[in-house]
Amino acid sequence: MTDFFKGIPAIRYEGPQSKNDFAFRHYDPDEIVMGKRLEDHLRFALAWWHSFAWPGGDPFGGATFERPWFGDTMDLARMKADVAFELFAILGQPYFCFHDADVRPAGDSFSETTRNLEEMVDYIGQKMEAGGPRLLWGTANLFTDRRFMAGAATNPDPDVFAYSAATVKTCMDATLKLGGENYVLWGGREGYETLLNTDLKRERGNAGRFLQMVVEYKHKIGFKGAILVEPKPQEPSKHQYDYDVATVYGFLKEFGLEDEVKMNIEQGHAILAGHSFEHELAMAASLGILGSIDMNRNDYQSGWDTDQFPNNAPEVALAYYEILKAGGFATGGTNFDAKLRRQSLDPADLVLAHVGAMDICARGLKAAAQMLEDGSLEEARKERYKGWDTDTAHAHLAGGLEGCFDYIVENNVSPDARSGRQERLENLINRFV
Ligand code: XUL
Ligand code: CO
Repeated sequence: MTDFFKGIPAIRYEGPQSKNDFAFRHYDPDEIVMGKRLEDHLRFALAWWHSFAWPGGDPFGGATFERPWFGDTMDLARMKADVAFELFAILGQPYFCFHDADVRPAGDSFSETTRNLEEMVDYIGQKMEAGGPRLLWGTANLFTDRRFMAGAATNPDPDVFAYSAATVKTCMDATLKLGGENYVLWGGREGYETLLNTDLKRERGNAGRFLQMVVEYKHKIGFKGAILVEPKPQEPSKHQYDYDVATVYGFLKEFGLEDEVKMNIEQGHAILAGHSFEHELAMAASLGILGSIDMNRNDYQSGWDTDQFPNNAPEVALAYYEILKAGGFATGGTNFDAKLRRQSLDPADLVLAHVGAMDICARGLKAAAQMLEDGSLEEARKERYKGWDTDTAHAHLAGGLEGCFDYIVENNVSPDARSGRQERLENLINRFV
């Protein structure tokens, strides 16, 4: 037991009228929404990297957080895990997520690094057995170390490809051992800085083969969870191959992986790609590849991917609307891929950031459920497309260009314009959020 969170109580639901900072106002894990507990809808996860490993640096300044567990030893890695599980106990969320590099120090060789990871996985496994949260997903950090600066699977050096594949093997083994429900691949450096030095076709081909190897290994070891790709258009690379959901789907089709891989969709990445979060979710749902979400928020003035904690109820409500409409999460969940502002130094800041985020998501999901149960939005949508339920409309699709030509000419059809009723629908949404 460390004293990092000394004096901070376990967070409980007290209802919207509570004036206690250290309480949930909207997130009551046991509340039944659409026939299911709120905890089982939202499936919250904490991200090890932002909360316990990130030192608070930005492009103009170094660390602002001075955590007692920062450093590259196994003792400090264990202290970091102790603190992580203390925060988990305070918040009571059901899941966490991690990269290999978040939980273990690097060794002097690949083998030593792997041994460190295995030891930490055992340590974390014991803590989970003692009543901690479960693992939503594991992943490999193939972007921080300088060896990955020109990519991991897409590196021009085949040895970096192999090193990356070997690393992913160890991370999939770790995820399996900890009972993880998904395995995530975010291609942090899978892209390019300049086309002038880039063989784009080869790099994409190698990335496709890499993902096939991940899927092959999943089946070999009997990992039952989902393999998830996390799209992002740029940053850190100038251009990243996994630009957005639609781009990744084309990539999966090209390499025969569309039935094997789903998406982990991040709010901030959707915005960077010039989309809304709900667009990316609706696109994934329509393609049958909606997996999990990374919940956070960007800075809309600067356009930077700031990974802030979510705090916009209408935005969050529209996201959960798409998720609920698609049937909710299966193996996925809501991972807070979000970090404190670098001035938020206090342990209490870390707790309260998550309390607010959990509350805003609960509010959003409950609003989304009410919107679905009310049904007016779906009715309006159905009404807009009702012409497509007729035999005439089916004949347009079957008849080709000539069939449509004959229909229009023979019946002297001149369709009129109809209102999209956007403002009416926006007003409708505002009744619920
Ligand atoms: C980076 C990002 C990652 C992935 C996991 O923008 O989102 O934290 O979620 O590697
Ligand atoms: Co993410």
